[in-house]
Amino acid sequence: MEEKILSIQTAQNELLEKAKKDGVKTAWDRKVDLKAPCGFGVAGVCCRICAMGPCRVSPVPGKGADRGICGATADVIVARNFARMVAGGAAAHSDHGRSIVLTLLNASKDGDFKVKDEKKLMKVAKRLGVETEGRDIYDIAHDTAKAGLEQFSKQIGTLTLPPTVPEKRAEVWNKLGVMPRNIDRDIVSIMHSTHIGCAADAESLIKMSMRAAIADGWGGSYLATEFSDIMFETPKEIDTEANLGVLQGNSVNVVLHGHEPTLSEMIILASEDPELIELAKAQGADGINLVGMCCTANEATMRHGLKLAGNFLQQELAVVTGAVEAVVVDVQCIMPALAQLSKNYHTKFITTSPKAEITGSTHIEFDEEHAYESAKKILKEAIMNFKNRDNSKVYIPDVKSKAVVGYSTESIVSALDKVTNSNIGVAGTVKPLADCIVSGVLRGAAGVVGCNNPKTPHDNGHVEIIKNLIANDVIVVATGCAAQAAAKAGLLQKEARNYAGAGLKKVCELVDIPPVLHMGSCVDISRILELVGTVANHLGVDISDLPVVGVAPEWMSEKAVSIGTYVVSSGIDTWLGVVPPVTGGPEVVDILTNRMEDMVGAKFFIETDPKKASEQMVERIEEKRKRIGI
Ligand code: SF4
Ligand code: MSK
Repeated sequence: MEEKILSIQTAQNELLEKAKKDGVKTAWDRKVDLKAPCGFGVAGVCCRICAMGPCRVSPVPGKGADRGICGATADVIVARNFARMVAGGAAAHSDHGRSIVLTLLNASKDGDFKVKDEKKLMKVAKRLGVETEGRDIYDIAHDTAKAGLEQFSKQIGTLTLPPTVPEKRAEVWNKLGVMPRNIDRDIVSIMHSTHIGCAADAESLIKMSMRAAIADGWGGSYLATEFSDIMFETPKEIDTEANLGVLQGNSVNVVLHGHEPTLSEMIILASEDPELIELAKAQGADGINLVGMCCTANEATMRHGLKLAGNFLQQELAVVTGAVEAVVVDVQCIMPALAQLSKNYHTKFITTSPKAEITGSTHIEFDEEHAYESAKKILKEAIMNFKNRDNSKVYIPDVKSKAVVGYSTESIVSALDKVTNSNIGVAGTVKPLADCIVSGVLRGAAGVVGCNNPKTPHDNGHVEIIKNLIANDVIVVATGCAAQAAAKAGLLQKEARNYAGAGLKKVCELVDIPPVLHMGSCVDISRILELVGTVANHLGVDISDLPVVGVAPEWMSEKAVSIGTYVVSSGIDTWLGVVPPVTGGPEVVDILTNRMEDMVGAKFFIETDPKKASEQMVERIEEKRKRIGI
């Protein structure tokens, strides 16, 4: 293994040592086995779109072949590859969104899935033009679901934008020709236009990427969040704990991993079934201990305080503890390695979605029509596996941190009401937040999001950047694996205000919040968009006028590329801590890191050093403040 820090997490490093002793490999070992990555792939100049290729053109102008067999230049190849990454990411988020909308379409008063948040249903129904007056709640829910599905497929007109998109932003998109038509179409358009012999212009391909990404952020992901809130409730502030130390020595430990909350909600419900608790006890366990991994964890912790076992790079190490009876997964960010790895322990690796079957797993399809019974069946598998645990192989690191989570836009607004009532008298608005930013008590806000990547020390980028930002009075909102990194580092505790600058500390004390707000899963970046859009509308400005930045310090997924692209397209400068595969296309690099600013008022910054990235972010926030005269 390489002689460098693999993780800033002690739990992680202890378990990496155990993995070595147990003779099993993890992502870090496989990275070393793979040796240096292919230089063409790193630069994005390898094309395998047609069977005349694959063509690898030179990433250095003047050296080697400068065109593929069809004549595509390095920039065209890089731009097509980039666009296909955006399409992959937008498809994953939006198909998740579609599943949630379809679940509401089939929800009923007596069924397993119900409307739990009527207020949110009314809000979404109204924004999608559904009549609500005097109607049965489930009639409204079903019509709202149909209106949601329309956003994926309507053939005439454009995406119904949420009212949180400032008018000026919509004008920017219309002028640039990147206003989404519908979610599916703008993803399909990319697949069509990147086919051999179609689009061959870097700028046009990046604009298509922006359109599909906007359809993701303000469409598919936005709907995923809204419809999840309708069925499972809009999150409110709640306590939890984070890190692998949340596994318990004598309980049936079940790790819920993946993304869509439908499965995890039902399993959480089933875990309280007396029949299953008795069954667990009959096997000699104290009970059932559900914990979460990746974004399933984020969804469920926001609503139930589910304990966070860890983020992306901890999924294998949860199994290495030897204390996990089952890893239950649905879709996205699931390492296929879990199938082989779990066979080295007693862990059952249970796949549940037809969208993500994995060779070597135990597949128990989650049947939404009989969701509760399905969830019970899955949990029974885990419980009956408890007796197979080999205690000589068990090691649970004694490491966990307390955290406060559950900051939906609604719960942030309700926290802000604590100061609104005394100062202004108008509750239910973002005015106090906007006032703090305008007055300079808070210098700005930052969204810290995205994955883990073994190219960078695990969690280091997230934690260092967050600490630097809050020390500079920049309030941080976090989602996805970044939020879990913050939780494990103790940054989601209210006491973490002691790491903050004087202004942010004061605000945190007054409003009684931590300096870093966990806003949910990756699709819940829509909550961040909703919040910044609401602040921009409140101030009568565009999002690009606000001293707000975004950063994905350890990103790895195509979803992150789509996220970065819609965040920049929404007018928010975005830092990437891992270099994307675009460096072989000088024009593409110029568009992303320079020309996008003229198009949408924001651009990408690529900086692998977390310290430098946070300095640049603070500098940019101050520049923005000067520019708008605050
Ligand atoms: Fe090569 Fe062009 Fe085919 Fe790509 S599309 S593999 S560059 S011939
Ligand atoms: S889970 S996309 S590793 S943030 Fe949403 Fe984490 Fe990235 Fe998956």
